[in-house]
Amino acid sequence: MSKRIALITGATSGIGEGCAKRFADGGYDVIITGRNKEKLDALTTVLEAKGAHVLALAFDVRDREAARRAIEGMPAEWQTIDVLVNNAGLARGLEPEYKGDFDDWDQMIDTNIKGLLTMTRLIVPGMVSRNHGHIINIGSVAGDAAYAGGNVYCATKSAVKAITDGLRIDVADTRLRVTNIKPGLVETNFSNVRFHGDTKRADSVYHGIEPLTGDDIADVVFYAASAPEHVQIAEVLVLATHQANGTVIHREG
Ligand code: NDP
Ligand code: 8X3
Repeated sequence: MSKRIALITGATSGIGEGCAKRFADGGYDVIITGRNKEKLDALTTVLEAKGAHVLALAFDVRDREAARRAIEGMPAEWQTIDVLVNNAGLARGLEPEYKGDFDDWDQMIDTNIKGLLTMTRLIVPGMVSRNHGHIINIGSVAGDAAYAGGNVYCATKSAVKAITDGLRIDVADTRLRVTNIKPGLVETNFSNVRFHGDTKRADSVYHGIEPLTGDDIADVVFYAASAPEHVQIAEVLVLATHQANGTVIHREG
């Protein structure tokens, strides 16, 4: 094994799955993580058919000790990660803040902020010691400004921006690069999760507009990773063509 290695969190669906496939197509070996072992196994088969070596690690990013065991327990040849894509994340609910659900808040904060920090803390020291590596965090247009009912989810993605900017400052004396990719409307399992399985409500999010796909975002992630080493793509906002920002969306029909 001597190819470059990308580790993608939340690789079992949507943007993360798209990234796993894009990096495998681009000649990387890939470490895929998520909570669902069966989905990881199915994706492993797909990625191996593309010629990639694959290491699948099933753990919850909210479980710091499980994450530590998984990362520190990787075989030596997998430890030299070139690209970390911190993608695992979710929204839960779209209620006014004063009616929000405490468990939904905890899940978003623990996954989108603390899980991302855990993975960063576990993997970036190795990158610093090798003076090589790229951290790509999946933020959101939701981190630019709050929208109705977005309150805590928007806050987690604002936090991703601050955490990404902070890391970029902290590694400015190294050759590491740090990127925040901020997608707009991407049709994945995201809205099904947000609305707790209410597929009708989830589908309405994408009504009358051609949304982005996970593969569209994966292309942008891979582009950032593929830029020459002296080029650091700090932040990218990626919107569907009829979406102007987090709230202005032109819908037809
Ligand atoms: P999906 O629901 O399709 O995918 C989310 C992924 O995150 C799944 O692989 C899921 O795996 C994983 N995940 C969730 N919670 C955990 C956890 N606690 N531990 C490990 N893995 C976890 O949604 P998307 O692909 O759309 O979302 C990916 C990222 O993109 C998220 O950070 C989201 O906030 C962000 N984003 C999405 C946008 C959109 O419109 N879809 C727009 C902007 C940003 P599993 O549940 O199997 O463990
Ligand atoms: C996901 C995009 O606008 O649904 O982060 O919050 S949005």
